[in-house]
Amino acid sequence: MKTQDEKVYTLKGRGKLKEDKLLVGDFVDIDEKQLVIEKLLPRKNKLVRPPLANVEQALIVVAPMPKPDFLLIDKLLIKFLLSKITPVVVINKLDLCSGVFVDEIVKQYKPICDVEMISALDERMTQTILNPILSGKLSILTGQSAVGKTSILNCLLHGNMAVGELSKAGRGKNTTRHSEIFMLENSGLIADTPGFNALDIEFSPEDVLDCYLEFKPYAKKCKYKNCNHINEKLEDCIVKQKVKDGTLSAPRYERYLKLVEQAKEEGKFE
Ligand SMILES: Nc1nc2c(ncn2[C@@H]2O[C@H](COP(=O)(O)OP(=O)(O)O)[C@@H](O)[C@H]2O)c(=O)[nH]1
Ligand SMILES: [Mg+2]
Ligand SMILES: [Zn+2]
Repeated sequence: MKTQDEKVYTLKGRGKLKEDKLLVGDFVDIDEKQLVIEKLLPRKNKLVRPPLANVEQALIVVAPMPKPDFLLIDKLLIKFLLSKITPVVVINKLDLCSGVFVDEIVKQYKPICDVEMISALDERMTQTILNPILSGKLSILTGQSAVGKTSILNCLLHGNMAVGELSKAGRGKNTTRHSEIFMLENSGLIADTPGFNALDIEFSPEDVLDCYLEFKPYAKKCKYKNCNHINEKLEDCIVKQKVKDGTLSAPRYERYLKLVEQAKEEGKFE
């Protein structure tokens, strides 16, 4: 482990605190003399796949090919926002992007989070744009298969130190999953994820509403304080009016309705 003043230690857990309970990203109190970990500090969040604690940022990579699965992107946004992980949408394969494609992604996601554009074919561009964003933070790269996550990672690691397999987590008897974490020159840490399954993501209808951040400035002006922006009359709901006049993205709103329905169908939250 590494301390804030950049000292590196190899430590054992004290007493009941076994090392296998610790995750990459954990903050701990240590006893420098005895070289033991005294205490695991509270986690801001914990991901299972990859096994990481205190992830600060998630780069959600999208590309024109393969076509974006927008419902998956919206579910990932919900998952990250609920976990207090800052999402960033990264449009990759800029060399293949039409203006229409870029505009569509920007229109849908810029009101919620930062949107960046790169081509992993252009290493310098990728480094110039992503390095400052990744600096000093623990981030994960996520998104559909074949959008270019590994290619982006390769650009970032070029000329950087690859720390490699920092964490191993045994799951059951037969399988060992490991996550690879890489350290960048700017002390950023980045992990490539094997991808989230939409089925792994659980949320309630309230979570969906909470995570549709772009609704918030308008929701305040809806007639009813607890407006869901679903069955309320158009004249009473400013969110619906803003979808109608094109200020808010209509496809995002359509998926809002779908996600709330899905959350209700889960049955756990009603
Ligand atoms: N044209 C183009 N192809 C890219 C770009 N980035 C990645 N690719 C290609 O997309 C395919 C999938 O990339 P990969 O990094 O394996 O995607 P991953 O599954 O998300 O890790 C590979 O054939 C890459 O060469 C890009 O910016 N432009
Ligand atoms: Mg890959
Ligand atoms: Zn409303």
